[in-house]
Amino acid sequence: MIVDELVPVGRANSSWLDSWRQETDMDERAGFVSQVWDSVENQALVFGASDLIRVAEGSVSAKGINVYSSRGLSGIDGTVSTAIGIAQTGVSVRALIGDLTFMHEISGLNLTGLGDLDIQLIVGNDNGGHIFDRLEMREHLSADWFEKLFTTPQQLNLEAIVTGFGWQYRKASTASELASAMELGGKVVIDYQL
Ligand SMILES: Cc1ncc(C[n+]2csc(CCOP(=O)(O)OP(=O)(O)O)c2C)c(N)n1
Repeated sequence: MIVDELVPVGRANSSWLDSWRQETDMDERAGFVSQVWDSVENQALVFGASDLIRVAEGSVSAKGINVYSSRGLSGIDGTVSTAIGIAQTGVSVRALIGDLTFMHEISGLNLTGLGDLDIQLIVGNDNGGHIFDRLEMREHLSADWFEKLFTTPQQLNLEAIVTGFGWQYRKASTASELASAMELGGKVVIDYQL
């Protein structure tokens, strides 16, 4: 059949676009979490209590490693110190935590008097609390108010803060950058851009 002209009728429904975008976002987060999960062999793994542990629940397979996470009243508080406490027992630690969880306890980076530790704090940096996107409130507030009240993105110079506390700092935004940052020994913060 040959046509000379196509005439659109009615309005196109673009809701598929939002669902596709969410899926792409989810794939990226699942890929990031899976890469960290798969990399762990002899280390202990600490999960912060927020979105990434939920992504892990839905995307990684069981394996025989030691995994720690605080739930209930502990919230996001004390996650950095929990990871450091585990590292003080002499095991090597990888912690996967959100950016707000990390910043909430930034003074926990002070390791004065604690000696050498082998610890990587891997920050899934999505510029605020991504977990709140799951709230019903997301549909009812304007983007501005939602950001002000829930997402609360921060403007801190993480590199300056982290190096000021004597840790190594690496920014990563790809799987290969993350892989090479995870090769580093000692005290490392990996700022992974989600
Ligand atoms: C001590 C404490 N204060 C506040 C909260 C509420 N809270 C739960 S998750 C969260 C934000 C977490 O954001 P982030 O660490 O960036 O992780 P994301 O959800 O983006 O992965 C907050 C503030 C909490 N759980 N504990």
